[in-house]
Amino acid sequence: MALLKILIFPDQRLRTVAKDVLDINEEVKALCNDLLETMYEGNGIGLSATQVNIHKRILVVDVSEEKDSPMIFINPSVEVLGQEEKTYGEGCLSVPGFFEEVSRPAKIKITALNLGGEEFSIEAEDLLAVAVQHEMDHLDGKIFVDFLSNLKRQRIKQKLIKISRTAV
Ligand code: QAP
Ligand code: CO
Repeated sequence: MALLKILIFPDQRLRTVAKDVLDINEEVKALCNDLLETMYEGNGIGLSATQVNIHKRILVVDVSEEKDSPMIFINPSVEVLGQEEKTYGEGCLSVPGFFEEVSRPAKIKITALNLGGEEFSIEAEDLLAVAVQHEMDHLDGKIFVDFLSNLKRQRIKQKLIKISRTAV
């Protein structure tokens, strides 16, 4: 197992569109474990391969209270169920220190492959629905700050650039 380095907004590599996983081999399995380890280490509830600069369609989440329910989604797709939207204060390990309200479909059906290469589907609402949609966006090069006003996004960007300069 290994901790992976997380790309920080506005790193342009976060804009890469990830490619489907064609073979769930040992490398992919190790990556899934590393993503989970990196997510837990950062006190996150979700992480995508994009955020660690690996552009494969893989995301992990754990929305449980006890942080004992890791979920892995390979080549995920989402179907929106119903018209309802919900607003949630979102954060992101790639946008450290910032939390902003984002509105998204409340109920979804997720279809993906598990580590055994088998397709499964689950219906999700509440935090799981938010987390999966947020992580799916990463696989398409999108970040939650894209949903904010230009002014808010610009402010976050300038602050993170300043922090990264100071940190070196
Ligand atoms: C995405 O986000 C998400 O700024 C996962 O200082 C967001 O795990 C899923 C984090 C909202 C569901 C709802 C962010 C930790 C973690 C920070 C995260 C920070 C420490 C964010
Ligand atoms: Co994120």
